[in-house]
Amino acid sequence: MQFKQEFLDKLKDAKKIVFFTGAGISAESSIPTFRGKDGIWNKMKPEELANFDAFIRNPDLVWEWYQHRRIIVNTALPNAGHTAIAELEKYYDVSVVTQNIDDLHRRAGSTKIFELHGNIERNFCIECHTFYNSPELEITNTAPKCKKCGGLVRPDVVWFGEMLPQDEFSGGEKAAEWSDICFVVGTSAVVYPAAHIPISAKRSGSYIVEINIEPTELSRYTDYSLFGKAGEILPKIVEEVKKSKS
Ligand code: BV8
Ligand code: ZN
Repeated sequence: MQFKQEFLDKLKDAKKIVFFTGAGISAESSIPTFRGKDGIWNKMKPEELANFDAFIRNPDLVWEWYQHRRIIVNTALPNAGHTAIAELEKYYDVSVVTQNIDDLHRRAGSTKIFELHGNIERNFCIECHTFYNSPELEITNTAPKCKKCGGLVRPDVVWFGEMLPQDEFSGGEKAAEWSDICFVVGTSAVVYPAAHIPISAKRSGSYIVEINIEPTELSRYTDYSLFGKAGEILPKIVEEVKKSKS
């Protein structure tokens, strides 16, 4: 794969790099995306499941859906895309700003991660806010009850209509604004306010590089679009960095 010289020069001079990632970076770890051909939203609507009212209306149905996804996540492994991002920490100050709840960036070895939409491995009681990691819960297909107060326990993910965790969002946005290069990897960039982050990076002068198998809502903002699989392109970028830094 040939990269354009402007990008190679940016890679050479960069100090701070941000990876803004979505479900597409986990597709090669066999975790279904939301909007792809096998996407989650083809089978059910987000409004029906990924929101608080749906959970209150039918906690067991929503819990079962997340339990189904938790099993997929637990059997999944980080792929070459996740590991390439972790490896770049040897050469740059790298921040990962992810919309994913699958914990794969951490499991791949990335150390600075902003989880904008939570993490499927964490849960909390909606009454007393006691947190439970999944292994602490007796996992069945019905929504568990809090050991302290008997309240309903929900996944610690951000549902539609819910605020994003303030520290994660502002930390991720600041990292993107201060970045020399902001990679946008595997996201359709349709969900806000997360999708705003690469736009504010662009406004702050960051060089925006999109890695996706097809153009997206964000493509018109990017300085460079690399079309292909994240798990194939990211390792090639690591190779270029190793060459230029040796
Ligand atoms: C909020 C966690 C307000 C849960 C998720 C109208 C206009 C604008 C906004 C809105 C609107 N109506 C409502 C809103 C707000 C809403 C929103 O943006 N809706 C959209 C759908 C229009 N946003 C919210 O509700 C947010 N909260 O606004 O609160 C508020 C304000 C004040 C006070 C109170 C409240 C909260 C949104 C968070 C929702 N939670 N996830 C869970 O996972 O179950 S969203 C979920 O979808 C993901 O987290 C992600 O953020 C989002 C998008 O998914 P992607 O990651 O991009 O995945 P997708 O499948 O779409 O795309 C995959 C891409 O990868 C594709 O481009 C594909 O080509 C590419 N790809 C595939 N394979 C590969 C690849 N690329 C590279 N390599 C490959 N191998
Ligand atoms: Zn409780």
